[in-house]
Amino acid sequence: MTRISRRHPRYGSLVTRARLAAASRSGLVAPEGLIAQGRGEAFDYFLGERTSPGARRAIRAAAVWLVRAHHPVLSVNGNVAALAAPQIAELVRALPRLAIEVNLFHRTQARARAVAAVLAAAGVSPVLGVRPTAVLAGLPSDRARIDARGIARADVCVVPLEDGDRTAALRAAGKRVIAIDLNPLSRTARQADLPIIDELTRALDGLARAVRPIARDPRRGAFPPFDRQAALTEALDAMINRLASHRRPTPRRRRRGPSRRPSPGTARPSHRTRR
Ligand code: PTJ
Repeated sequence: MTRISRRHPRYGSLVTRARLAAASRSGLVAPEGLIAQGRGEAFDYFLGERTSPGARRAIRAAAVWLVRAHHPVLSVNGNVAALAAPQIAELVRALPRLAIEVNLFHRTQARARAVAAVLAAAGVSPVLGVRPTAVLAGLPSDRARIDARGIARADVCVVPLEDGDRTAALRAAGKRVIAIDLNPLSRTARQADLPIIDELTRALDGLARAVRPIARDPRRGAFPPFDRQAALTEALDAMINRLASHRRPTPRRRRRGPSRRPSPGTARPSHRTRR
C-alpha cells in the first residue's frame, strides 16, 4: 500500500481510499464499490465532511426505532464491511439484539464469506446471510437472497449504501427501513422511512452513542413518527448553504453604452432590406 504522510491535509480521506482500493484487490469490495465511494465523497464535501444537525436528529430517531424494534437487522455489503467493521461491532455491543446480515448486490460465495470474516475479526458474531435461506419478494437481483433468521423476520432494517429497489421491496414486505446514504437525491434516501444523510462511519458512531442510554431504559413504546421529507430538505439545505458560502458574488456585467448603438441614419440594413 502507498505510504501516506500524516501531514497530508486529506490524510483521512486518502487512508480510506487506500483501504477500499486494497479491499477491492482482495475481492471484499466490488470494483463498483470504488465508484460508489467516490460519489459518496463528493456529497460529503458538500456537507463539509461533518454530521449536519438534521442528520443528528435522524440518528437519534433511528436509535429509538432500533431499541423499540423486536427484530432489528443491519445489512452489510462489501463497502460497509471494509469501511466500518469496528463501528458495527460497537453498535452490536450497544444493542446486542441487533442482527448483522451479509447482503450483496454483486454476490459470490467468496465475497459473502469475506464480508463475514471481516466482521468476525472485528468481534461480530453471529453473522447471518452467508448461506441465504429465504427470498425477499419483488427483487430481480441477488439482494433478494436473505436469511430466514435475519432480514426475513426483521421489523426494522438498517440499510447503508443501498439501492432504491431493495429499499422499496423491504418496505413492501412491511419493514421499517432506515437508510444511511450521503446522497439526499438517491432513490434509497427517498424511499426509506428514515434516511440518515451522513457518512457511514460517522452515522454508525452516532447511532451507537445514541442507542446506549435508550437501551438502558426498560420502558418501551410505539415508534415515534419521522418526517422523511423534512430530513431530505434539511440535508439539501445544508449542502446548498455550504456551497453558497463558498460562492463569490458574480461581478456585475458592464452594460453596453449607447455609443455602440448605431446612430440614426447609419442603421445597418435589416435582412429584409438586404433581400
Ligand atoms: O458489495 P456489493 O456487491 O453489495 O455492492 C455495494 C455497492 C456499494 C457497490 C452497491 O450497493 C452500489 O452500487 O451502490 P450505489 O448504487 O452506488 O449506491 C451507493 C450509495 O451510497 C450512493 O448514493 C453513495 O452516495 C452512497 N455512499 C457511498 N459511500 C458512502 C455513501 N453513503 C454514506 N457513507 C459512505 N461512505
